[in-house]
Order: sequence, then structure tokens, then C-alpha cells
Amino acid sequence: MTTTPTETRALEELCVNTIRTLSMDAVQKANSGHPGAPMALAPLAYVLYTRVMKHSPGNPEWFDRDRFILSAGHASMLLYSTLYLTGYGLELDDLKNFRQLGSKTPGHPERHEAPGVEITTGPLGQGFGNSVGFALAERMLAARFNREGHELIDHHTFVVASDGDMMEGVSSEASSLAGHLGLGKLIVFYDNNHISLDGPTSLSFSEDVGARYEAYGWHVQDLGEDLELDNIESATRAAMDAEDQPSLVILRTHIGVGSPNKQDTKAAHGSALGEEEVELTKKAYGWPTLEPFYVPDEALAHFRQAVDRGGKFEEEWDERAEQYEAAHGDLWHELKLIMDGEVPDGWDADIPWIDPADGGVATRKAGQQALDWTASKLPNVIGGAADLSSSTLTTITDGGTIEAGDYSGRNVYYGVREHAMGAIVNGLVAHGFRALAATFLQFSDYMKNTIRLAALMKLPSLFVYTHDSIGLGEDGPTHQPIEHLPGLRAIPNLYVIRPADANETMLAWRFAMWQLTSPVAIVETRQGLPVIDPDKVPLDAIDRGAYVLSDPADGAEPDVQLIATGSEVKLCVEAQELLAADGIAARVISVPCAERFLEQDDGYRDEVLLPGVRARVAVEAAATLGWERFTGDLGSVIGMHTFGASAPDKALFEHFGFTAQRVAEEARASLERARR
Ligand SMILES: Cc1ncc(C[n+]2csc(CCOP(=O)(O)OP(=O)(O)O)c2C)c(N)n1
Ligand SMILES: [Mg+2]
Repeated sequence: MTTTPTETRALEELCVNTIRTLSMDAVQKANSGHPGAPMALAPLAYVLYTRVMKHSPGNPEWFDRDRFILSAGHASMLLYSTLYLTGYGLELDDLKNFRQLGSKTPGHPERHEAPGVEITTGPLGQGFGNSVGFALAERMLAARFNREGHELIDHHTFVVASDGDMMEGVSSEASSLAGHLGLGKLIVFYDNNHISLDGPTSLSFSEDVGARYEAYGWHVQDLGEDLELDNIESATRAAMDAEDQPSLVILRTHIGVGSPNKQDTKAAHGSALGEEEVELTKKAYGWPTLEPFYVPDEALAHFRQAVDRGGKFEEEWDERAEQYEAAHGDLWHELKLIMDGEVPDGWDADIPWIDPADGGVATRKAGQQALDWTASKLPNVIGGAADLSSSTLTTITDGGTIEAGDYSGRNVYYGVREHAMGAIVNGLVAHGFRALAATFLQFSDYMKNTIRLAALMKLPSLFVYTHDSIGLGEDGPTHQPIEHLPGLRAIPNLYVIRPADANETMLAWRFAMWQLTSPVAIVETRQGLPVIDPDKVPLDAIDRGAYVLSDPADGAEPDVQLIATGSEVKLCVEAQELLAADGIAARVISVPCAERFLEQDDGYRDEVLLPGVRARVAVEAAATLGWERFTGDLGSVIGMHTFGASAPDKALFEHFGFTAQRVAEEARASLERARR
């Protein structure tokens, strides 16, 4: 039986309208969500998922798949409808449960909640930034692993970006870098519908976006209103042919297309159309029934061909992988580690401990050694910084530089683009690299949402923040973080590690590399710190979050407990001596990772922080919020209550009360309260 072109066109239109009606119905049932963009973008999703993309719905994790990233995460129903239809394992019931507690179809796409969702999106611009990381990861893997006659890594990253995405600074930063690096396998579709949440984009957005992207060095096509499926497909293929430039394909769409009363208005953006309007729209589509969630058999069957098609892609790739393994066994082994996201056994057998005789070592300096060590053991570690690598010390020594056309290096120069750096690192990590984002702690604010999203996704991104306190000195209060540590610690799933010395730093990096289910922020000093004898630092110091660094001499029971992180630990060690001279026995507790410590069982917590010893002082050169959990009602917290100042670090610590004498004083006062 042959089908005529007219029949084919009718079937395809039915398919496109199935995406539209499912999306409308799900939003209507939830009485919440964003119907307009999915309706308008249905032809694009149809073309990508059934004609263009190399993907395998039967195995959403197939490594060489093309990645699809819905940066306009509010259009989630576009993705869910398409994933259901093409056979990713979502069921119609999942669409009916859109936005309900525990469903696979939350309001915005969440990585791994539904199969086929590559990355969590919703905060506009983030997905765009992530996609640059995905596209860069592909190029880096290809450069490292592809060999003559063995093109094992060869996939595209397709992105849907809305007006809001295009307005956000993070996408500009990321696009600028993507253009600079010539990431030709990145293809962004701009949903140019002239509408955003508040109304027409003419309220606030009037630049020539295409010209802007041309200036970034992108390949730009503007399809205008011509959204015929064949036209979308040929533009996409033209974008794929532009191998040395990322591509922007501008589509002039109509939000809520087909809705007689809401098309082209903000009313189609973020709320259900309403029963009546849904019916009117279905009639306008010539839809066969008003029954919600109706899926025509022939449309489903047509979409589901994606499963067999994907199986073939995969089979063919598996064959090539076998040949590759036979020809390049070592490389295959290395690639497998990255694909499986595994850390090889015994990788951390020889930790490069730092000798206390080395004198003052800044923890950022130890961080450099830790990076070189971990990078020498783990091929997927990637260095970089936002134009501060000579300060953050986060370039892999002899690792080579990523540049346009040569992606074989291991260091990314992100430029002064902190927000994009965070988003790109999340993309690199989601694609299997252990990439780090580095800048000064104060500038973590610029990239805050990327840290938050990594934490939400439980993505093991590594954030390295140096210049961790007033201890950075002369650069002054603009650069001195105050509220950042408590702010970061308040993010669920994020481990914030502030090592007290070079050896805790070594363990911090080791921890960041082996634990694969949370992002980690390592916070390091600019200034030198005394090195703790490695014998005094337990191997699980970071894993357990806190440990007893020093107990009173002669096994005396402690009268008071001194608690600190980072550069303030040494003050506690000095205060311990001052107190001993007065006959007061003090325990010093180093807390490199408060969140880990709080996760330990009571037994360990009570072993370290003795519940019976209520005289306590916590010291940290940051806002004090949170330390009262450790110091209790009789203790005190020494911290920062104002901004810092510009002066040499020693003068600042003195000025703001970070001295051993002050710690000893507060300890005596707390002991007094405890004895009353
Ligand atoms: C960073 C960020 N700011 C604000 C929002 C809230 N918000 C969701 S969609 C949207 C704008 C909608 O306009 P557009 O991106 O053009 O999407 P469309 O209405 O065309 O679907 C806004 C402001 C958000 N999701 N992320
Ligand atoms: Mg819009």
C-alpha cells in the first residue's frame, strides 16, 4: 500500500495536532501550565523527533544520541507530549498527571524525572547556557576519542529558546563563548512569537536578534512565518551543515496558534485556555473529537516508528563501538569510564600530602596541586575559570587549552562570564565530564542559579571559590564575601567545603571527585595558612564533615569546645594554648563541611561535639547564621556583622576581632555562663 503525498501531509498534520491537543488538555486538566508555546512549537518538535534527531526512545541514555534541550522550560508539555508519543516510556496517565505531586511530569522539565529530559530547565536562559556545555562536551569527546575511520562521537545539541531566554544575560554570555569556540553542532531554535509574560515583547525587547547572533559569529537563518515541516527540516539540515559555527534558526511563531480568542496574546502564555476555548481550538484544528487526551491510532503508530529507528541507530553504533574497541582498546576503556560516569577503583591511592614544614600554604595553592593530582588520575576532569585562573589556580598544568577548532585540551577559558560558566559546567557535567567552575567566592552570586540547579539535579558539578573572606585583604569590601557561606549552605544537596589547610584541601578535592550525587563548592583562601600534620587529619574528615583536631593535653576532659572552619581553625588552636595557660581545657573541632557533619548519625556527632560540654565558641569570618546550631544556647559565635574593608589581611583579622585572644575571651565567657 502506498501513501500519496496528500495522505502523508494529512497524517503529519494529525501528528502535529496531537502534540498540540495533548498539551492543551494536560494544562486544562491541571488547570495550570503553559499551553501557548507547545501549541506553536509542535511542528518543530515533530520534525526534530521524527525526522532529524538521532535518538533512541527505547534507550534514552544511549550515549551518542542527539540532545534536545528545552530552554523555555515553561513549554514542558511540548516535551512531555513528544516523549510520550515517540515512545520514551511516558504514559498517557503521566500527561494526565501533569504538575501533580510525585508525577513524572512536573511543571518544568526536571532531569531524569521523565526519561528523555536531559536537563532541568525553567529559570529562563539556563538551558541555553547548559546547551553550550553539552555542545562543547561533544566536541571535546570527539577530539579525544574519534580516530581515523572511527567517528564514535558525533551528535548534535538542539535547543528551543524563547523570547525570555533571549533576553536573559546568561544566554548572551554563553552565546558569545559558543560563537568564539565555533561550536558547530549547537543548533538553537528561537521561538520568536513577540509575546512574553507581561504582554507583547515590544514593551521591552526590540533589538535585531539575528544581527546580534551574526555578531557573535553564529550562522543565522530567519524562516519568518514559513513553518512548513519541510522548510523547518531543510533549515535544520542547513544549520547542521554549518560545521564551524553554532546556528540560530529564527521561527516567527504564533503563541496559542489556532485558538480563536487567545492566539498571539499573553493569555495563551501561562494559564489553561479554558474548556470552551479548548473546544473552539480543537474545532479550528478540525480535530475529530472533543474528548480530552484523544490520540489517533495512526498518529501514535507513526510517532512510535521512532523506537525502531532509534534501535537501528543504536545497533549500528554498537557495531562501530566494537570495531573501535578492537582497534583502540585503551581509549575505549577511558571513554567507557566517562560514559558510565564511574571513578576507577584505587584512583586515590596516593594522596599528595603537604608537609607542615612547607610553612604557610594558601588553600588555593593546595587546590592547584589537588587539581593536578585528580586530573592525572581521572581523564574526565576539566579545569577552567572565569578569567581568574591565575588567581583561583584552577588550570590543569600541561592540560592544554580548549579553542575554536581544537577541543583536545582540558582547560576552558570562560572569560568574564560567571553565570554562563556555571551553566556550561552543568552541561559538561551532565554530559559526563567532571568540570569545575572557578571564580572568587564573592562572584558566586553572579552564578547562583546555576549552583542551585546543579543541586536540584544532584549533578556533581564542582564550584571552586577562592578569596574566601576578608583574608583576601587589600581588594576590599567589594571583593570580600560575607553572606555567601551561609547562603550556599542553605542550598539543599550542595556540599560546601571550607578546608582549614592544605591537607584538608587535598581531601576536599578527593571528596568532590568520588562522590557523584551532589555538587560541591570548595572554598579556598588567598592567603597562606599553616599546614596541619596529615596524621591529624582523618581520611574521612570531609566525608564526615567534622573531626576533633586537637584535644586537651593529658587526656583532660574538655571544659570548652572551639569550633571553626578554614582560616579560623588556626585561631582556635592558638586559643587552646592560651586557655590551657589558665587551666581551661579546650577541644578544637574543625568543620570543613557542616552539611556532611549534620548528616552523620548521633553517635558520631556526639563523639565529636560533646553534648555535655555546653561552653562553646564557633569562629568563621563570615555571616554567623547557622552556627548557633553548633554552639547552642550558652555558646557564642564570632563572625562578620558588617562589610569588610580594604587593608592587609592581618590588619583586617585584627580589626574585625578574629584573634586567638578574642576566641579565648569568648570561651571564658561561655564557660562562665555554663557554670552559672
Ligand atoms: C529567570 C526567569 N525569570 C522569570 C521567569 C518567569 N517567566 C516564565 S516564562 C516568562 C516569559 C515568557 O515569555 P517567553 O519566554 O517569550 O515565552 P512565551 O510566552 O513566548 O512562551 C517569564 C518571565 C522565569 N521562568 N525565569
Ligand atoms: Mg515569547
